[in-house]
Formats: sequence, C-alpha cells, structure tokens
Amino acid sequence: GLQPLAPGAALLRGHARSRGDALVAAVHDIAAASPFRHLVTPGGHRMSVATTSCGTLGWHSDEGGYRYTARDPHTGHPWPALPELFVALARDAAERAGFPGFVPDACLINRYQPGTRLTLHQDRNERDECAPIVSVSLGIPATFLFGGLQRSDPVRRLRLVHGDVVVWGGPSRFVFHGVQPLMHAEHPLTGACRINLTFRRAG
Ligand code: MD3
Ligand code: FE
Repeated sequence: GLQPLAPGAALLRGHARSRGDALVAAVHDIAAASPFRHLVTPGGHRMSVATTSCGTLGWHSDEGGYRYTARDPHTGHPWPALPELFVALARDAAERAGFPGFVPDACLINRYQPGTRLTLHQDRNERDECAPIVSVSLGIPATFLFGGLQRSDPVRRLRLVHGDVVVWGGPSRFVFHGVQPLMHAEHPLTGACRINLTFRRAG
C-alpha cells in the first residue's frame, strides 16, 4: 500500500523487500569498484555516514563544496553504472507515488553503522527540481526525521525498516530531513549495518 506522508511524499512500506537480496548484492559489487568512503563537508567535518554512488553522476564533497561528478574522485574512473534493477525499482516507486516517467541518473548509497547519524539538511544540488527523490532502506532499522521548508519547522519521526521505499517530490522535495543516530541491531543480509539508496535526477 501507499501511505501519504505529506503533499508530494509517500511511504511504500516493504515495497523493495522481495528484491532485498539482489539489491544488497548489487551494492557489494558497486562498492568493490567504488569503495565506501567518509566524505568531508565544506566546513571540514568528516561525515559519520560512509558513501559511494553509481550512475552517470555521483555525489562528492570536500573543502571545495558539495557537487555531483562524472568520475569517482577516489578511483579516477567513472562511477559504476546504475543496475537495471535499480532503475526499474525507482521508476516503479515514483510512478506509484504520482511521478510517472522518473529516470534517475544518480544513486547515492549511504552506509550507516551503530552511532552513525545524518544531521538535518536539504538536498538542493540536483538540476531538475521537478523530479522526485526515491529512497530505499536496506538492513537494520533507522529513525528518519523530516520537517518542513524551514529548519525551524517541527520535525516528524518515521521508522524505516528493510525494504521500505519513500518518494519525496513536489512540495516535499526541499523539506529538511535527517537520520537519528543508528541503534545497534543485526540484519541477516547486512549485519550491523543500514544501507540507504537515494535515486536522483541530478544532471
Ligand atoms: C526528503 N539520506 O542522502 S533518505 C541523503 O537515510 C539523505 O540516508 C537519508 O538524506 C538516508 O541526502 C535519507 C530519504 C530522503 C532523501 C532525500 C530527500 C528524504 C528526502 C530529499 C528531500 C526530501
Ligand atoms: Fe538528504
């Protein structure tokens, strides 16, 4: 089923669960080519979340700023291709949430271990502001935080578990969001780890 969360935002509970094994296997292949790394923010802070990407564009940050790049700065090679499974899942989820024709060109892959958090932020580096962001949670649970268009707006909490998919578009595309420090847990596919895929139209 589809649970509306806010205008333009919907939760597809368990939508990716049956494809969990294949999704986690694909993440391992991607990380073998472009390893997870802890990016440094423009302010000089090492992020607690570990990140890699696939697609024609991938996500990078350092003291010079936040940006999408065509090559992985760590390897010097293009980012691994988006697996067809990823593209099909993102397109299908977006369509169910009211965003037909979504073709992602970037997938950011975030890895959380117990204690890892993501502070409240907005995603505003993608060129196509009409395209939604599709997020897929894998592995151990997390508490996701989302507020409004201003940092000071009240924040809601949403528990996300293995296989949950959330679509953020329209009026919810630029809401502040984050992830609470991850609690220790174990998942048979990922161990003591959560993996989050975010599909974007970045270029
Ligand atoms: C709502 N990732 O990579 S996914 C990120 O769980 C990010 O790793 C979180 O925030 C994670 O930037 C949250 C859900 C999500 C992603 C992007 C959004 C929600 C969003 C962009 C706009 C609004
Ligand atoms: Fe984000």
